[in-house]
Amino acid sequence: MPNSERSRAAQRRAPDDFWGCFVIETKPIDGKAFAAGLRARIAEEVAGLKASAGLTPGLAVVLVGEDPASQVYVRNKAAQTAEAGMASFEYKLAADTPEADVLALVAKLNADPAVHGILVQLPLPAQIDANKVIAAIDPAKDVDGFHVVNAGRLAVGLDALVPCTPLGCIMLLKHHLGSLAGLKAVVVGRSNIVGKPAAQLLLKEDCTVTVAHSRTRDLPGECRTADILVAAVGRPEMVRGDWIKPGATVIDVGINRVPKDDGKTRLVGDVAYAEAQGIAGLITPVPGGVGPMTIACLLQNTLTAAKRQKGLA
Ligand code: NAP
Ligand code: LUD
Repeated sequence: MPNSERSRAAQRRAPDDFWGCFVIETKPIDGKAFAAGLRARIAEEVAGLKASAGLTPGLAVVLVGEDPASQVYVRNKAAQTAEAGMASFEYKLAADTPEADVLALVAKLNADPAVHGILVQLPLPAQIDANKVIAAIDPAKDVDGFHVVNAGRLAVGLDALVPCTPLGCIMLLKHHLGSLAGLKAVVVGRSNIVGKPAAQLLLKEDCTVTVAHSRTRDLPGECRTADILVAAVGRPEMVRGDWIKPGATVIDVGINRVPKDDGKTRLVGDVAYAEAQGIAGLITPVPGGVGPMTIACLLQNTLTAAKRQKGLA
């Protein structure tokens, strides 16, 4: 870190702050590399399953409409599924597709033995009720882990298909910190996709968990108590450097496109990454942190779902 940045970080600390005596070197968590390793391990297992059981896991991804970010994610999901040796089925439907047609497609995929995982990319156009579509997916094929059966199973501590993004966060945390038991975790955001399941998983790892949201009083103060701070808000760089406890591990789930001077856009997280330097112990960058883990965990869930459907797990 350049000296100018380090001294700015030092100035943000109270002079009587014990940690202020130390210079903290903030290490980035390389989610891109971890995800690549995970995908390679998955590809090996897929090759083994094909040879030993004649099983090729299959993932169907459904995209309704032309949201540019969703198009990129779905394209990457399909490509990485095929790279891992699994069968990829892509369904691209027009933005004005009626809800009944999406439900009919889900029913068809539920009944297809070559499809072990079904993912309907969110957000969906306004005429389609996402909750209805999620409820229509066979829980055994719900590789997003969004169905109430999987959410409920996670909540009561049974085997479940777990939402990919929080699963990826926990994998990164365990890899870098080892046991999470007893650590204080603060999750900012309470969505069904990220915040709530992240909190459930951290609880399962024996963390003491606080879930913060838009009605939380003193959000900076809550964040400052965290050994593990998970930001899943969708607000560019909302979490400031001085909200972070020195030495804490910061998992930035946010993916925000903000305009650059040249008229193009760049990606930033929910955490002010530059301000976190010299304060956080570990931090996931955006891009290259949690995002790639989401797709790798989707492949992991597809493999798990296929094995369970064949009675192999
Ligand atoms: P979401 O459904 O919009 O939920 C956002 C949450 O943040 C809500 O619980 C909301 O609180 C809370 N919030 C909003 N403004 C706040 C504020 N000023 N102070 C405190 N809390 C606030 O979003 P999401 O689907 O969870 O996604 C969150 C972010 O993660 C987005 O940037 C999204 O693009 C990104 N994301 C990334 C990945 C990945 O793979 N990296 C995957 C999924 C999502 P209330 O509940 O009170 O409204
Ligand atoms: N819907 C998701 N909607 C949006 N980032 C993702 C995501 C990869 N049903 C359903 O895949 O799990 C889902 N299931 N989501 N998301 C967001 C959310 C969904 C977000 C980012 C990435 C998937 C990703 O690969 C890259 C990174 O952070 O390094 C950057 C990619 C880029 O845009 O340049």
